[in-house]
This record gives sequence, C-alpha cells and structure tokens, in this order.
Amino acid sequence: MALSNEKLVAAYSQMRLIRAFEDYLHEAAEENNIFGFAHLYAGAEACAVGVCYHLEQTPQDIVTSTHRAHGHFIAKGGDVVRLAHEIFGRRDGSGGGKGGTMHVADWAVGMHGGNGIIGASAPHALGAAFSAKFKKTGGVAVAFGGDGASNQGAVFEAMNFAKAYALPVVFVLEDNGYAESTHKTYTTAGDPVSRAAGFGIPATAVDGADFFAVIDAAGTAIERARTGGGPSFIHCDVPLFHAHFEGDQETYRADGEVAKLRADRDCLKNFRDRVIGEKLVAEAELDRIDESATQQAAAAIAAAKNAPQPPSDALYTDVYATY
Ligand SMILES: Cc1ncc(C[n+]2csc(CCOP(=O)(O)OP(=O)(O)O)c2C)c(N)n1
Ligand SMILES: [Mg+2]
Repeated sequence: MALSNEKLVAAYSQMRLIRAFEDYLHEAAEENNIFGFAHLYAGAEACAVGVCYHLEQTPQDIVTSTHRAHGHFIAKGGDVVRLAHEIFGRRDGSGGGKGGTMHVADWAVGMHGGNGIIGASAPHALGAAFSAKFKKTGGVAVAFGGDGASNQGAVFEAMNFAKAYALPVVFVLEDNGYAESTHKTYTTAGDPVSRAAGFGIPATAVDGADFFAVIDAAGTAIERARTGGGPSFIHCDVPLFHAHFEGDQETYRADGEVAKLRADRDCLKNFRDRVIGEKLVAEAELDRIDESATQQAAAAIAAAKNAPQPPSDALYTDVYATY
C-alpha cells in the first residue's frame, strides 16, 4: 500500500508519541509516582498505529484493548494529556481519574478501554461488531489481545460466534512471546493462524515491528469487515521492550534479550530506515517529529503530576451505567 508523505508523517508521529510518552512513564514509575500496575506497550507501536490507521477516530469504529492499553488509546485518537491524567489518577483523566492505566478509555473516539481481564477484549469487540451489523452503522470492531490471552476460552467462543454471524470484527493478536513471566513455549499448543483458520476465519501472520506489513494486513481485514465479509485474524509478532509490568525484576528474560530486540526489532528504526531510503520522508522531518513528540509527552506528564485528584464527593459517581 503506497502512502502519501502526509500519511507517513501522521503515522510516525503517533508511533513516536507512544514511545516518548512511555519513556517518561517508565521514569515516573521508577519514582513510584503512578498508581496501579503499569504495563508498557513500547515495541508494538507499529501494530496499534498500523491497524488503527484504517479506522475512523469516532464512535463508529471500536477498539477493545488489554492491560497494555496506552498505545491503543493514542493510536485510536485519544488525547495524550487526558491519558496522562488518567494514569496518574487525576480528575481530568479520560475516566475522571478513577480507572488508571489499565482502564484508559475514550468512547468519543471509539476506544472502549483497557481491560484487566485477559481475553475479555475479544467478546467485548464481538458485542460491538454484533451491534454494528444489526444497527447497520457500517462500523468495524477490532479486538487487540496478547498471546497469553489467546488461550482463553472466551477468545475461541468469540471467534466462533463472529464467523457464524459474519460479524465485522478483526482479532489482532499481539504476540510478544510472554504471558507475565511464562514463555509461550510452555503454554501454547498449535499456531495462532491455524487456530483461527479452524473456524474458517481468514488469518494471516505479519512482523508486528514492520509498520508496512501491518497496514497491508489490517487494510485487507478491515475492508473485508466493512464490506460484509465477516471476521479476520491477524497475528503480529511483536517485541516487548519493557518488563511485563513496571517494577517486575524480569528474571525470566535471558541476558541481552531486550537489548537485542531493541537493536534488531525496533519499529521506529525500521520505519525511519525505509522512508529515508525510499526518499518518502526527509530525515530532518523525522527528527523534528521526534523532538515534538518528546516535548508533547513531557508536557502531558508534567501537567498530570501536578493536577488535582477527583473530589471526594465523586466517590459514588460513575459506579453504575445509566442508559
Ligand atoms: C482472566 C485472567 N487471568 C489471569 C490474569 C493475570 N494476568 C495478567 S496479565 C497476564 C498475562 C497476559 O499475557 P498476554 O495476553 O500475552 O499479554 P502481554 O502481557 O504479554 O501483553 C495474566 C495471566 C488476568 N488478568 N486475567
Ligand atoms: Mg504476551
């Protein structure tokens, strides 16, 4: 898929913003400055941005996320300042400061939230896709999920139902090889593409550190969903640049493993090499984006650190949904 200079710049800006934002969060977590377990997304930016590239940043198209949700939030068009406030438990966060890192959501842009229950993103997206189909909104739902989550029964039930009802949903498996401290070789039988194909769902595998591979696969899948062709499955092999959660001692990683991933499988470096090599975006422009993303991320986090917490009289609001 050939992208204009403008689209490439927009995609790189989002990927860089996710990375810069989490670099600052990593520092804040080391200072013990955020509440809740923060799970950083860095390494998989091409996956979130490459998939969301094809979605409207409106309530029509929906993504459901995981405990590792910051990248999906930004890629779906969520505001980074409100994201920072939410993670720091501040009143002006996307969830009024009551959800924190694992529950970042913004329904106005179709980001239906991070999630503490692994595998739950699949049935949530299924429900959104069911609604889109029968209300004829033209919308598409995308469920992001991890390799550990992919072994949950609810994920298989969602895939079965999606195919049986030809629902407009795309299952995106972000496979970083680990579920907490356990490598997938201990836990997972078969291969993800064959599992999805077993339900008759068109399934493909891509290098999730290659933005261009992701947008191609996601473009096909989302177009299929939008035109009544039913569900698809995309397996993205992604590197995990931080530990499972911030504060984790990472004893399950081999010496040098993360350094090697950062050297060989960095989607931002891959993107830069390709667009500079093919003269699609000037190096100076990419450098300018790096600087601006760093400033934007730093400002969002600085503002959040000093912002007010939710007032105590908000304790009993937002507890139940009203329809
Ligand atoms: C239903 C359920 N079981 C167990 C957990 C505990 N848990 C939290 S994260 C996680 C591992 C998830 O692995 P994966 O889906 O590969 O996502 P990753 O952290 O690698 O992005 C587990 C088992 C949970 N949150 N929910
Ligand atoms: Mg994993």
